[in-house]
Amino acid sequence: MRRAIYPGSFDPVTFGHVDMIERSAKIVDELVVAVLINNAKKPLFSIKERVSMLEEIAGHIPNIRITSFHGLLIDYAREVNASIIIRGLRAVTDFEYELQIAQTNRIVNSEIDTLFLTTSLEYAYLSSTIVKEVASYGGDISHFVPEQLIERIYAKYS
Ligand code: COD
Repeated sequence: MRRAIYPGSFDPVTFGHVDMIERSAKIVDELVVAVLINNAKKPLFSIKERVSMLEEIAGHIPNIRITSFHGLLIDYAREVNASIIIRGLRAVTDFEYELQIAQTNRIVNSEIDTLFLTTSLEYAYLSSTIVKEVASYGGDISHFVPEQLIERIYAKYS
């Protein structure tokens, strides 16, 4: 069984994430979507809220599991028996950072490979940060996130 992990902050979930999840789920037997619990950062949405957003948006895909994790990604990947880490590449700036992390992870555990999917062109510009920036000014975020999440995001700024 080929199991992959797709980790992220998902704060909030965007169409870019949804696209990555749908495409990755077609490549592997099981996809573990894992939300990082990072106590050092102050996210807009709690872990519970982010997991529930993902359940709502992608929970219908039969071969995915949604979880959260503390600590190092490579350790969590081993804990869930994933042999692949999936990451998205939007631009050259993503590449430089991602390459360094992927190489570090391979030194720590050579059994786990990182698989990069290039962004779909229509979402190449999109990030959770952009969504938060636009929403904080009351701008239209309907092109960025699934409809069910729109009110929840605005509510954080009201
Ligand atoms: N198109 C395609 N892919 C996208 C898009 C888009 N528009 N938007 C986001 N993505 C991809 C990102 O490239 C990423 O691969 C993934 O979706 C998640 O993105 P984010 O922004 O929600 O989450 P990140 O990238 O901030 O998550 C970082 C992690 C939590 C994965 C990372 O910090 C981590 O693993 N931390 C644990 C500690 C650790 O192991 N650190 C590494 C030490 S070497």
